[in-house]
Amino acid sequence: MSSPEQWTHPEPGEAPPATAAAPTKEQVIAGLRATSEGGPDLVQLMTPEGERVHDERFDPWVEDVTADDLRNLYRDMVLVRRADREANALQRQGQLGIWVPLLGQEAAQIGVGRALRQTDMVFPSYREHGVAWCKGIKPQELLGIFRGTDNSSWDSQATRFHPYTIVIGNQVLNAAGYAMGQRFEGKVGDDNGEATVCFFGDGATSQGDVHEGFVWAAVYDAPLVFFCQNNQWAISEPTERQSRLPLYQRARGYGFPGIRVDGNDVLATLAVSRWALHECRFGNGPVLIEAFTYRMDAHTTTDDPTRYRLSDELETWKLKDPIERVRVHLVRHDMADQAFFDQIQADSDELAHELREFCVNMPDPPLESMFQNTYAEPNPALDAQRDEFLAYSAGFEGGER
Ligand SMILES: Cc1ncc(C[n+]2csc(CCOP(=O)(O)OP(=O)(O)O)c2C)c(N)n1
Ligand SMILES: [Mg+2]
Repeated sequence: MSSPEQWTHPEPGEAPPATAAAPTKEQVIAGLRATSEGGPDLVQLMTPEGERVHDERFDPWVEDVTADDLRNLYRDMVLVRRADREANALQRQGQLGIWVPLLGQEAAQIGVGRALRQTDMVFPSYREHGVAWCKGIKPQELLGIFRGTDNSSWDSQATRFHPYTIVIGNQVLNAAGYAMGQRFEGKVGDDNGEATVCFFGDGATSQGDVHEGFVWAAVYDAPLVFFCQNNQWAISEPTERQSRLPLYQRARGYGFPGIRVDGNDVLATLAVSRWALHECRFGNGPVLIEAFTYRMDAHTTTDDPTRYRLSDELETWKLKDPIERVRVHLVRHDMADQAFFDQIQADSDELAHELREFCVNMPDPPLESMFQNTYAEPNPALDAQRDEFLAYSAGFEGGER
């Protein structure tokens, strides 16, 4: 990645000072290319070819991972992908208003999801279906938001998984405040400490909310893992329109560690997340993790990425598929037989079937429910509006409309 230190700074007088530190077009392209390969600082423990590679710093964090654990990580990723694909199809068939695919981001999410403890709190954006899975939230429970029948059906206190946030970057402020609370209440300091993980995308890092969250978390030593899934695009905006530096390096400016991990390597994301959570539990937070990845599907079902992404980019990333590399590793090292893969196939089919059945049979919420949960106390003006609306709706043939 080209960095500002490497950019040409013209002699005084050669160019107006305001543009002196701007990279040339070639430097931006060189930086972009290096970025799309992850760069030299990328933590990786398993290559796209399924070979285990070693990293002195992070090997110890996964030395207890058994063949059984690896099979379970693989199973998680396959099931989560299957649920994602089924939900995507349900949207195409008119059963959901919109779906937000995660295709390709399974390793990033399952790695951190399986590093979490029950007591750890999560603030997701809108795509953390894999983390929800690890928190024990069924894929069915995610559907209401995308069908427009609820605002999130899970109990965010019991699951310790906050409702999805659509407003880009907003959850970073919520998470910073929450993690500061964990610190104030003395819930950090040893291995039993609590931590919070906050998810956001590469594009979100341009939001003021994220900057403010970084500042507050840093100066209060909040036990917060900032988990940025850098899929290199914010809808149609590529990362080089968001940053001149690899995103993990931004952490230094705020005074906490930042690390870039291969987001398509579940073992590496598990290791780095365990380390980051450990730092936070002991009171050494916050930490920024940049999981370098690629989403092999559209931003949402309302988006057409062929209008702005080159297809060779997608083809390159298909070769780095997070699931395939674990499959190859399991097979090559005799850690899984055909019966194992058949069983996972059967489990995925069943999960997809259950998801579909649940979705097509979801009842519409009663009309008055849209007036509930707006105010904690009764509100006469809103009640009047509700009564008027219900009376109006009752006037249609067949009652409610
Ligand atoms: C405050 C705000 N501005 C704009 C949007 C519209 N919007 C939705 S997603 C998105 C791009 C987000 O990109 P990124 O943070 O990289 O997340 P990704 O979906 O790629 O994971 C934008 C601009 C929004 N939801 N909220
Ligand atoms: Mg993005």
